[in-house]
Amino acid sequence: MVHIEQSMENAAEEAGATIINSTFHHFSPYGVSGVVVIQESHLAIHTWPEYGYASVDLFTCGDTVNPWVSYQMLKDAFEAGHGSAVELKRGEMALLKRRNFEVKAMRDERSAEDGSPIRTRDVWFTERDDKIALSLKHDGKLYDVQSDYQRVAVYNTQAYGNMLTLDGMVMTTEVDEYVYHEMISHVPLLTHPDPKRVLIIGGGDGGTAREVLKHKQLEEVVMVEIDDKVIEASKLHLPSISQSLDDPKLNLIVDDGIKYVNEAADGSFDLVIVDSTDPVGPAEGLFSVDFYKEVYRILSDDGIMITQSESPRFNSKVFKEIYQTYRGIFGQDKVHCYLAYIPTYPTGMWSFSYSSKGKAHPLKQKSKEEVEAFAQSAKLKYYNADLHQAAFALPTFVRDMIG
Ligand code: SPD
Repeated sequence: MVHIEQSMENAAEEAGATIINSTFHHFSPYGVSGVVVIQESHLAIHTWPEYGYASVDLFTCGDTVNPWVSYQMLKDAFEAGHGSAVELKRGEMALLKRRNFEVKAMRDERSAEDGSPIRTRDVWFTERDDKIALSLKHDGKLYDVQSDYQRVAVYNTQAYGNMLTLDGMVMTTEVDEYVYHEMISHVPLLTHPDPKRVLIIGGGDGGTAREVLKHKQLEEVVMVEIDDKVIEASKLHLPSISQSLDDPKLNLIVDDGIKYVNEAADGSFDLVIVDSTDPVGPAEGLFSVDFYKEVYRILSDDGIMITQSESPRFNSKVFKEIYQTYRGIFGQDKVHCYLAYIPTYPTGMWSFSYSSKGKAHPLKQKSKEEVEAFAQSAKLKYYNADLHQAAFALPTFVRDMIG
């Protein structure tokens, strides 16, 4: 069903429509009915899988949407062997007469309070699997490009500021990004005995680089992002996150991170941060055993590898596999999990892995005074000395999942 819903939404967007919402019902044992409400009317589908048949209605108003684009996309998406279509014009222009209504000013709660413009849009971005969905209301897309690797989009959300999505998955938002970027950077940098050289794989929005560069003792910071469109979108629409991408101390390389790691010399980095997307599309290789073995090789003796390791609740299978894989490479007692609370990621509970090659240990951070002084001078909003320790205290069900 997710494929059908996703295809209907893609077909609407590609045709130039603005999606308001969608609802789909799955019949037992098979069959789907669903509607995508668009600003310009609606798209509806009903399927008879037992006949390999689907009927689709594409209704539009005005001339901004081209329903034939949707028709072709859906034919492709459903791999239809045969398709037939009828176009009907609705209404008769000659009969239309404009009426003058008396429009009473409607004010919503927010505009009543601060005098801001009336908001009447009810348009939602939704990230979902087949059982769970997370929705954010938005005022429209600021960026939407199909890059060589993925669909890169920036939405102007009403609660979380501008939000970067890749292939329909939330990557970061202006309002809660600091949780992820502070936790992926400062936990390793404040526990490594003497970090000098850092490699960031992915992280094209720049948030991780911004936090890493707050550690002034670093001599080399390299970031390898495969998709220049992620960098472009972030520079244009997420300035507070991407602000350090032009920092002269950052060696920003647009290339395949896997290739970069394969070609890097043994022991060349003290810290490797894998700031990847989820394990689908271009990031799939960043979740493979071969890649982590190479990361292990390029770490110095006391090197640390940090990765975002998905949500224990939303991506349970991948989550378990990640820890099994890392332990096979770094050793049973060298891999640790820590958690942070990120409201715009599915389930809100997000995990990071900390794998140490040598003597670095996640709970042996610098003195509390030093950590607090750093957190204050760097104006951190989530990370502090106590939070660092607490993040490694795992709920029992998470501990059980990774043994
Ligand atoms: N589902 C969210 C996975 C997080 C991916 N990385 C976010 C990039 C932020 N720099």
